Amino acid sequence: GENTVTAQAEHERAVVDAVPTGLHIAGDWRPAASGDVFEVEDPSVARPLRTVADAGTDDALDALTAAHEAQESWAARPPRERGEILRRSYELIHERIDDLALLMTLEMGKPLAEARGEVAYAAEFFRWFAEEAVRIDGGYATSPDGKDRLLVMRRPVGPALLITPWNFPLAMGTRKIGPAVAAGCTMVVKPAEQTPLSMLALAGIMAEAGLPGGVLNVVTSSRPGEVVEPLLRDGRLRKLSFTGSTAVGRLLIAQSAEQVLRVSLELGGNAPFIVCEDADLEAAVEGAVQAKMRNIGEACTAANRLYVHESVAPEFTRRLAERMGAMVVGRGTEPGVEVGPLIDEDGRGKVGRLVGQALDAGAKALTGGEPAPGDGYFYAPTVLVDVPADAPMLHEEIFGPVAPVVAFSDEDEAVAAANATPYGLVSYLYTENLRRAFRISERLDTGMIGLNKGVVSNPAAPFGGVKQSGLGREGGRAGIEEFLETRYLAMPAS
Ligand code: TXE
Repeated sequence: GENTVTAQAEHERAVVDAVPTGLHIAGDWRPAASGDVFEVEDPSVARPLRTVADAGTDDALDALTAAHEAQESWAARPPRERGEILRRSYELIHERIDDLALLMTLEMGKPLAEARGEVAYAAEFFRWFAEEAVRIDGGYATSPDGKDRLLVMRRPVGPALLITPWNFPLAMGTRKIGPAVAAGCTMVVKPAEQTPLSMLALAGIMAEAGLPGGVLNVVTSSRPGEVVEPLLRDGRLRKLSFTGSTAVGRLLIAQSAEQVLRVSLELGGNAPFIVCEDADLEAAVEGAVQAKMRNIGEACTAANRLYVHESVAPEFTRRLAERMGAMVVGRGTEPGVEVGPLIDEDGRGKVGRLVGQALDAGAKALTGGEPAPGDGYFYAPTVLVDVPADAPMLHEEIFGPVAPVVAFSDEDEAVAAANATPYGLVSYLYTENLRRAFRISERLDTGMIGLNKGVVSNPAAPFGGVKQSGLGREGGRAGIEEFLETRYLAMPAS
């Protein structure tokens, strides 16, 4: 009844209000120097949720100063201490998982169950890198003539700028913060302007877990260019790790060139999802629903184009449309909701434009094809067939719940179409034939391949792309390498 509605609203308010306010600099919380704030919106109702500090250039430089000043003493801490701070943060995240998930649903829109899944996944990076902190080592070599000795050493690259997107507000942060902390780097984190609350909550948790002031600084801003560019051009910063669009990634490479920064980039994707005639069709449909609909389709790993062998395409498409058409769209806090709102009006506008272009060019919608009702930025799960090869949605990242299905007649055709994109993050392949699985996998030009699996992300895996999908890897052993320098000392043997 009405009382439960009020109680739920009050609980949501309390969780949002509990987020520490302000910029997190040198261990303190403070307003922007200008006193400016900006609004964070709840995309499920298109209404303001909370205001946060709107940092400008001076605040960003203060954050870098704090990181720079903390760098030497932080790097000198025993590795086990750095690991234990991550481990304690992992435990605190789990103690607060309900509130963190609710906060994420409110600022980003994903259904509560998925938000819980992301919080747990985000925490896994801290558990993984807590264990890596004590496994950093180097090498020892003798010169070929036997006269010299070489001692290869590792050390933290130095203060890092970590820029995160809104689609995974916590996990895209912990995937960078975990290895940075383990390696002994200090950092300035700039979360996406749509979803800063989860990151602010995380900074509070890490301070509680014993992270010294100045190691992790958070600057929230509605004007990313004003806080990011001055840091990239400041010689005290040594590393950039960015997750976001390819367009912004390209701009940041240019801005990083002046100081010759170490750069890691996780950029856009345009994942092909290939279903061969010998695939387990039930598993392929389930995998497609996961790869397409996880996170409302707002994932760089989202299946963007489904290539299905012509002999199974009608059956596959019928089942996919039935599954996607039955999915419950709504506010992520409501029980049973499987598909939340898109992030904002721009996000929904882009999806609407891509679908409109495809329909105009002769595509047919088996389900969806239009926004879904409600105050928020909802869009109906959509399955399209007869999408022409030059339709923009097959070439751009859709970032929404839209699945274009294209039939193919032979393997070469499917591989050529899959690779015909400047992106190279992930591809998905469904076949029961082992030889074919290897043959096609070797030809797919992506950093990751999901073989009979719709989700590839894993804290133990070197996540990342080739071509315009990025530089560097996150997670696994490779993840910490991005935050370490290799040096050596040469000496005579006697
Ligand atoms: O990304 P942006 P947007 C793709 C996806 C999506 C599109 C646009 O296709 O539809 O990008 O999303 C910061 N200097 N991905 O506009 O702008 C920004 O504040 C410095 C894929 O949200 O790239 C945020 O923190 N920083 C991607 C971050 O960049 C700037 C996830 C990402 O925002 C900046 C997100 C500037 N001039 C979007 N402009 C993935 N790999 O999953 C923006 N930013």
